[in-house]
Amino acid sequence: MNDDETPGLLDALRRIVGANHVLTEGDLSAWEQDWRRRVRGKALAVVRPASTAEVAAVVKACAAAGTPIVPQGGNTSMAVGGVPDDSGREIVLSLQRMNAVRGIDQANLTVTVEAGCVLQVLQQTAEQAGFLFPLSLAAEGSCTIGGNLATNAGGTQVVRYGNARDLCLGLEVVTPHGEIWEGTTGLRKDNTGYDLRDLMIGSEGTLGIITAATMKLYPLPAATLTAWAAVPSLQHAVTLLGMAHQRLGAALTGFEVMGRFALSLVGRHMPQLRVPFVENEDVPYCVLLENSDSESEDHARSRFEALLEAAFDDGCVSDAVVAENLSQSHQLWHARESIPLAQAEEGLNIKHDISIAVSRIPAFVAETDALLQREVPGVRLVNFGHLGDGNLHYNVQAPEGGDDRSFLADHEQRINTLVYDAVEKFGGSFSAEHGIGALKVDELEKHKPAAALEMMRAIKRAIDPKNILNPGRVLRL
Ligand code: FAD
Ligand code: 2HG
Ligand code: ZN
Repeated sequence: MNDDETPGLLDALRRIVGANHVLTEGDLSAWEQDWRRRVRGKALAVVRPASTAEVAAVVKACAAAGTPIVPQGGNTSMAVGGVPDDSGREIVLSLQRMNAVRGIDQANLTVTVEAGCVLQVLQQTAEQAGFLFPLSLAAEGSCTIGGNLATNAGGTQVVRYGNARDLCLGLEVVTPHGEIWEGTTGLRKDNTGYDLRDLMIGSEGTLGIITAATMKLYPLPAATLTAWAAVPSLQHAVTLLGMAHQRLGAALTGFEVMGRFALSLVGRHMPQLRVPFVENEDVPYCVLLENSDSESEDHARSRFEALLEAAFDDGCVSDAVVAENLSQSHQLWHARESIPLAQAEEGLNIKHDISIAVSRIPAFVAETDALLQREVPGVRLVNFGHLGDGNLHYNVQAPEGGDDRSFLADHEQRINTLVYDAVEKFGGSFSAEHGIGALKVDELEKHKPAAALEMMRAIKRAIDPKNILNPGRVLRL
């Protein structure tokens, strides 16, 4: 689009959403700067529609002008997926004003919600109606259901309830042509051709703009039990996971692992939080386990404590604390969920959101820890994540006292190559839950099989022939 057309487009956008909702001046960093502070872009405008019809009209106007659109929810992407580039040509289409819960169907166990609804608001709305909406992650106070679906977010309850994809029964989507596909059916069975819902989920704003979704609800658990266990090694954590599956069955709702250095960052930057065993240098890893189900508290507690006792006898657990009430349980979860923030406080870092078969994780970590220490002496490994799903956040922090920016400039590419090649060797994925965004496009080209990449490109070209939705993210055409 040439500069002469810009005022015409901006006027058209103002007519569609109202002048107050086309932001072009002032501090737009909330929309232009990514959460990790890796990229600061420049938007032509931040456009904030209030309805699906307005989203469709915005897309039509942008398509006619050839102006690229970056959909954005809560802007918590870990992969720089939802901020504009620095060209000043892209508009940010923020879904934040589309945040209504449209309705709960109690008998169908579903809730239909607009894309900009903040995850925590959806959790609370479900709870007030007597249901559980289980998707849960540390960004839940600001991420949106549209962003969760666009990235197929995982989080801390996947071991029991699955990823965002598994919780979704239908979508309403605005296509790159500005058409509205209304698919919020709430059907649990619908084999009528290609699954467009699953195509949209995880497409990171490159194939359509999600404007609403119908999500599954579950009964509220009768009791939730949480333990924080010290384990002598990662292999012991894996053995404990196997025992927990055997003994707790479907009641196992969370299984997180946290390395000592990751926890020490929480201790350092959030001294007000209680982090069990962090002072004990003999504890290399801790595990956070959660049991929740419809059983009465007494019954569930005796089974949960029997698991911990058996693990203790087996030598899998060296020490443990069990939360006595919900408030203690929240404190333990809060310590775990503070790791990303504590890591950000420590400085810029390199994130590797990887998945590997659970059985192979201890060998992967032993080998890759040694490799990194050999190749980049002094690097600090921040290792934690959703062990129950085989998903580690195998992150790297600059050596103590070093300059983060120059460390990243000098070493990031090489460290990524070392880690991702090791992940490939162990048959894993270089992006388990955070997606590709703008940050990992090269990695996708390197690690995704050529035939799969070609199908992805063919789909993108067919659905978005003008390449206006989040161009350059996920795929290079
Ligand atoms: P945004 O960041 O705004 O956007 C993310 C992507 O989705 C972008 O590509 C954007 O273009 C696209 N998008 C957003 N909304 C729409 C829409 N309506 N239609 C189409 N495309 C859209 N992720 C996990 O999986 N598990 C975790 O445990 C986890 N923990 C996190 C903890 C912290 C502290 C932070 C900051 C992030 C975490 N994330 C996690 C990463 C992130 O993926 C999630 O926070 C969330 O899914 C992103 O939602 P959002 O609304 O902020 O999306
Ligand atoms: C988490 O599990 C998030 O806390 C963030 O996925 C991971 O900061 C990270 O690397
Ligand atoms: Zn995670």
